[in-house]
Amino acid sequence: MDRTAQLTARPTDRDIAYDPPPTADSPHVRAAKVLEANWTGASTVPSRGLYPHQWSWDSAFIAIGLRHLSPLRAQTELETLLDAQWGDGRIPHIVFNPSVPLDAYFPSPDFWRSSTAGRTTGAPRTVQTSGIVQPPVHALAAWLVHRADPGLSRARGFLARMYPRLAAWHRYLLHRRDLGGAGLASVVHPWEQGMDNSPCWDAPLSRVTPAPARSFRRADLAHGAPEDRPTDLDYGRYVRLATEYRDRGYVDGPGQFAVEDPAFNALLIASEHALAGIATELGATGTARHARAERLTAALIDRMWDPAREMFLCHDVRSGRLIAERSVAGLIPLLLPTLPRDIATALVRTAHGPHFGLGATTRLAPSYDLLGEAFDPHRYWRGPAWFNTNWLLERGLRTHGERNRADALRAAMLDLAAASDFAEYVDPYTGEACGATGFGWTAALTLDLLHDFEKPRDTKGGSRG
Ligand code: 9WN
Repeated sequence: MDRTAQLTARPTDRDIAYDPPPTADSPHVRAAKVLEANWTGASTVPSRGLYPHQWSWDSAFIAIGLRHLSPLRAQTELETLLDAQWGDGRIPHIVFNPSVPLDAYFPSPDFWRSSTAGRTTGAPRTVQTSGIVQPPVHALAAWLVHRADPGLSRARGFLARMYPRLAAWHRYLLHRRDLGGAGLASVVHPWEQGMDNSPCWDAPLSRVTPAPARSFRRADLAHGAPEDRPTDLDYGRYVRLATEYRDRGYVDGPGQFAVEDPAFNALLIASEHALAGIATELGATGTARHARAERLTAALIDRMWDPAREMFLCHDVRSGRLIAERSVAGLIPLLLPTLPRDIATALVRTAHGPHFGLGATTRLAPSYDLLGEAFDPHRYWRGPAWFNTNWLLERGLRTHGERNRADALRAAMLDLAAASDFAEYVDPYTGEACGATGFGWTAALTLDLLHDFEKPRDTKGGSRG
C-alpha cells in the first residue's frame, strides 16, 4: 500500500461486519442531528453557544464526518473556510459570522481587525477573521472528502480548486513559520496549536506579561463550568500575545512565544502525504511531496523525540529547549505511516502505560499526563479527553497494525460520545461529560467511526477511506 493510501485507509479486518440499521435514537441519527443543528448554511459551528463561528481545525474534522452524510456539504465546509484564506497562504483560525453579535465570543472581529491590521499580509477584505492559525488538518480532510464521492468531487472540480490553496497554506507554514530554522512549523500562540491551556505552554507563557484583566471581557465563562476554563491570568497572556501580533500587522518574525509542537507538525506531515495523493489524482506526481513529508518526519524525530520518556515533546524555540511535559500532542505522530518501527512501538507503549492509561486506568487518552503535577481531569486541556485527539490516536494505532487496541479505543469513543450527548470533552477516567454538548467534531468523528459498521464489510478496499 502506498503512503497516502496507508494514511487514509480504514480498517478492513474487524470482527464485527454489521451494525443494526440506524433508528430514531441511534448514535448515527443523533450525531447527524447535531451536525444539522450546528450547520449555518455554508459551514458548521463547533457549538451554538460557546463557539458560534467557523473554526479552522474543527471544520476539517467536521468535514471528515460530514462526508458520510453529505459529500457536498463536506466540500462546502472546506470551501467556505478556504474562501477566507489570506494572501500569504495562512488559513485563519476563526472565520466570523457577521450575523452573530460581537459580544457572543471573545476575541471578536473588532479585536482582530483582520481587514485593516492584516492588509499587508493579505487578509481578505469582505470577510472578518482572526489572524492566527490552527493545526493543518485540511489537506487530509480534503482528500478524505474527495474519496467519499470522487464523482461529485471531479464534477465540481473540488480538488482542482483546493489544491493550489492547500499548497499555499503548507508553503506559508513551512517558510514563514519556520521560526526555529529546523524546517518545522512554529506556533506563535497557544490557540494556534488547538490545545489552548495545555501545561506545555506554562513555561513559555510565564515570560509573557499579561494584559490587564480589565482590558478585555471574556464571553466563555457564561457557558459551562467557569472553573474548568483557563484562568484570567492565562487569558491576559493570550490577549497580550494576540495584540502584539496584530499590532505588527500579523507579520511573522521573532515574537515572545514560538513553539514547535509535535501534533501540529505531525498533522502537517500527514497533510503533506494527503497533498501528494491529491496531486496524483490531478494527474501530477506526488513523489516530491512524499519525499518532503519523509524529511519532515526525520526532522520531527531529530528535534522532538525524547527516548527516555518514549514520546515527543514540544520544542521551545525561544529557550532552545524541550518542554518537559507529557501532552497527548506527543503521541499524535503515531499517525505517520513512515515512523520508524521502534518509535511507533514506544509510542503505543506510552499511550498504554501509566501516564496515559489506555486499556488500564482511562477510558480515553487524556490530554495531559495522568501523573503530571498540573493534571486536572476537568480543566481545559490539562487532563480531560477530547474526541479529535483520540480519533487521531485510533488512526495511528491502526496504521501501525495495533488492530485490537484501535478497536478498543474506537468502541470507547463511540460509547462515550453517545452517552455524553456528544460532549466537547470528557473526564478521562469516568467519561463524565464536560464543556459544551452537541459539539461539532465529536458528532462528526462519531459518524466517521460508525461508518464502517453500517455497510457490508469490504474485505478488499476498506470502507472508511
Ligand atoms: C480558541 C473551537 C475551539 C477549538 C480549540 C479549543 C477552543 C478556543 C477557545 O475551541 O479554543 O480558539 O475560545 O477556547 O481549545 O481546540 O478549536 O472548538
